[in-house]
Amino acid sequence: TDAPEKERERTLVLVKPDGVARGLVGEVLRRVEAKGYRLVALDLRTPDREVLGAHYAEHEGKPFYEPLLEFMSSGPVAAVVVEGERSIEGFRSLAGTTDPTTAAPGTIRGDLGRDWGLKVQQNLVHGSDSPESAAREIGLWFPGL
Ligand code: RTP
Ligand code: MG
Repeated sequence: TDAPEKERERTLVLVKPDGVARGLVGEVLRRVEAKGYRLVALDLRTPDREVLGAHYAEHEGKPFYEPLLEFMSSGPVAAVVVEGERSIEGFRSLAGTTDPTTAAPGTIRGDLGRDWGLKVQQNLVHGSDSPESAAREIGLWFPGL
């Protein structure tokens, strides 16, 4: 497109298996689109451990790492490439903080998530946390994009 460079910042958004199972893909995408971001790619798939191991490499060795990979491979995930000015920070702000019990109301995790007493936070969504992470994650989930 002919959008200015800064409006083309891209981030990888995942609606995690809990979000897909609860039928919240539409609600997450509605919030992303209502914010004014554009959807560039969209795919529903159950990720394998290879993709997840690379995606979560920074967490290897942490106590929640194995439960996290098990959770993330437990069912389909909606993988979405989202584009817009400051979309990386912007989606993290829409998502809210990691712990869904204390995430601020108005956010995806704050409005829709809660603790389920499981070994890992099932917090509905993922969003890339930096331009470097976004480039790496988009390449991993959508090679060739
Ligand atoms: P994300 O990367 O998924 O956007 O989430 P985040 O930055 O808010 O959280 P991060 O610290 O990067 O952790 C990645 C994901 O691991 C799960 N987690 N569970 N103690 C726990 O139960 C725990 N800690 C982390 C969450 O699913 C978190 O989103
Ligand atoms: Mg993170």
